[in-house]
Amino acid sequence: NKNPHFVPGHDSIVHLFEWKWNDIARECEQFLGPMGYGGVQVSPLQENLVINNRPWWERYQPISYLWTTRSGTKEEFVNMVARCNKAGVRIYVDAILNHMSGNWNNAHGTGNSRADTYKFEYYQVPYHQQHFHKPCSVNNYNDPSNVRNCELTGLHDLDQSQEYVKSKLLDFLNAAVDAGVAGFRIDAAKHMWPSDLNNIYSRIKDLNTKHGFPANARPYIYQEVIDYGNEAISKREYNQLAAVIEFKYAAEISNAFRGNNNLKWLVNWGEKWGLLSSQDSLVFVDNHDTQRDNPNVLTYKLSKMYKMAVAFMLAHPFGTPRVMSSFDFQSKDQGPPQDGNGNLVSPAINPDGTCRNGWICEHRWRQIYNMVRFRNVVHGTTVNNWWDNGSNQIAFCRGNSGFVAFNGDQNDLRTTLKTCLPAGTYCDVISGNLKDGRCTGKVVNVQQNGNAYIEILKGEEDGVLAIHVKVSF
Ligand code: LAG
Ligand code: CA
Repeated sequence: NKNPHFVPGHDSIVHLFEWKWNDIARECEQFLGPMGYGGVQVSPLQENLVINNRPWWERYQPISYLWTTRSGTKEEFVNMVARCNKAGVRIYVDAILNHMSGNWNNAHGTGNSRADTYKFEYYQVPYHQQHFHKPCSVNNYNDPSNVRNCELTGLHDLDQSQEYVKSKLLDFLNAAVDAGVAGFRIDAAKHMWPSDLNNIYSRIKDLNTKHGFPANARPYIYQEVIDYGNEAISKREYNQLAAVIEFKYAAEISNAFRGNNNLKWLVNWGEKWGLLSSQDSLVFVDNHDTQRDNPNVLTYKLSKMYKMAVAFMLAHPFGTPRVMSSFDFQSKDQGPPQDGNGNLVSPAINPDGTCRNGWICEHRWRQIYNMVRFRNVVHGTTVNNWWDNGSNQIAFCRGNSGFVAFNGDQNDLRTTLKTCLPAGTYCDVISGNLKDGRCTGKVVNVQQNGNAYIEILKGEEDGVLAIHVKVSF
């Protein structure tokens, strides 16, 4: 349950938030596979309620387990999974097992299913009132029963202790495994009992060998358990079962790269900071919730600091990293780019590979995709030869395969550092690319003793420099 089953030479998951299946399939073939991305977290697969003005969050209000959403049809989903697997890119489904929708008049879904939400009747599944917890509000995070047996923001709360409910959830999950997915993000896992989840996980099929998975491979499961250390429910009740999304990781990284904690302290980044073990942790900088809700979180809107934080995440071996890929938003509820009929609009690609018409595509930023490649190149090495200036200038090697430096101070970094790399000329993958034997960014000359003069000026576009053995020229 804790192995993401990346194809060799691939690493990291990208959350293509609200993308259409056909667009993801193309992205796997044209960009993600070639760039060495390991997988895609896709938006929820299950049919959701149609909500006025089409906010993004309608997808977190399921009405059935049909595979019809604004991202596409069942056929399109099945086709996408096959094409992405063929391109060496795994698919992880955002699975909503905790609840169905809230109360809405005339509830109908993206696949035309109907519900009488006030009567807890979901005709397509079917679920009836008896399959839900008696309504009460989640309002006391000191009380595990309240958190797990009441409604999260009015969303009708399924009772996963019932065999009937389990069987419906398992049918849904197993059909996705049949289609070739590699695993699941478990939405609102904190709001379900670990024992029920354990039972469900243990009954999911092994991954589909026709899609290149080894025999007996278990789905990679990463559970959304928001634990900043101040509530009754702990992430440590869940990491026994499967991986957990490490919200403390994200909080500390944003805090440090915003300048609220010296970067030098990251020297012992990992479990010493109260994080789960590396293999238990799905790590990230921002997600689709925190980028809207939490003003302390770094996002694409603060791009210089954000790129430094993401570069650190990808350069450091801790955890399974997830890169956020957003659409631009001015307000919390704003939905993804869509036309007047509510159809999602595909991202368009500029000549330089970036996206337009409302899509941010952080995963296509040079500073980010080149660090995914860096992570692949240095795979299997450790952090060594840590250096810092006593405050916010830091650097480290990844074995003898890669070197990275950060300047989070308000003054220039100009110094000679040990890069641990073989002598040679290297192209910094943050400021440029190595193309046709020419470097479009900074050039770093590594001497016989592994030292090199490193410069990151305070006014530069980026506060990072990274080189690895595949960009010597
Ligand atoms: C999640 N993780 O546990 C998702 O990451 C998060 O995006 C989901 O909330 C939440 N759990 C439920 O799956 C999102 C929005 C909520 C929205 C909810 C359901 O952040 O704001 O609630 O999806 O659509 C909305 C309204 C509420 C209303 C509720 C019920 O904002 O005011 O009470 O719907 O109709
Ligand atoms: Ca619940």
